[in-house]
Amino acid sequence: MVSKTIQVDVEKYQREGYLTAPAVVSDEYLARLRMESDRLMRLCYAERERYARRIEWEVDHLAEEEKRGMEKVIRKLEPISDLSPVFREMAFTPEITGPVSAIFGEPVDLFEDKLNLKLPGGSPYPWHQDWVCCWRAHTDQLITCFIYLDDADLENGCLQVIPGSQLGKPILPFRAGGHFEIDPVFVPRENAVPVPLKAGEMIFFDPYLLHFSDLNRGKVPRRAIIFTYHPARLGKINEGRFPADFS
Ligand SMILES: O=C(O)CCC(=O)C(=O)O
Repeated sequence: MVSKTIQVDVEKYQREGYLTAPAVVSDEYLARLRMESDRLMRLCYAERERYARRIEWEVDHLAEEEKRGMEKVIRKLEPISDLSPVFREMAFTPEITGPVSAIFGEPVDLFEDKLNLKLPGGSPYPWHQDWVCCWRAHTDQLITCFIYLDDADLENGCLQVIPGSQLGKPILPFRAGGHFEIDPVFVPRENAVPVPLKAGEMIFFDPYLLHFSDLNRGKVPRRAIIFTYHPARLGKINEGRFPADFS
């Protein structure tokens, strides 16, 4: 880890709902993170029955015509911080929690942690708002941080956002019959901003921000570690996320 203090423009974060930040990891550390990602992927694949509750498979999220060859490919592992001392240490590193604390104005604790793999051919995440789809049972005092393990661009499915869409904490309706994707009528796609970033760089964003990422049409992975934080004064509010793995 490179010791680096990130300048945080809190007003910009509040206005636009997201901020990007430079890498706080060295190339050597990044290589270690990629190796750890590979280790977890191999472990969970080899023991897929045991870790079934942590695994999302690509075939469950791809359109029919995109599924060929993706039958054994993992899309996401969640949670990871109890399986990986490396990722756990990283979640609490001050270079990463610092900007989140600066935005909240207080110390933070870890709410959620996952590894999104988006290997070549990996599936899109349709337009959604994290609090609205996934965290309604919890506080909305949450900030998510993506740390890319690979260069991310439009070809391999970098994150895209709609700046300002979090303002007023709108709870937008889902597409009919769903409980994740926002009804496209409520998504001003003409305002979408792709956020390409280099490996190690980060994006911090608000739980009401509309965001999306496309199919990985490239030849290289677009892996990201994703940590979400809440104010520490709320306590350990999401410990129930750690599954009892099958033995
Ligand atoms: O990994 C991605 O591209 C998007 C992930 C995402 O939006 C989420 O986990 O809420």
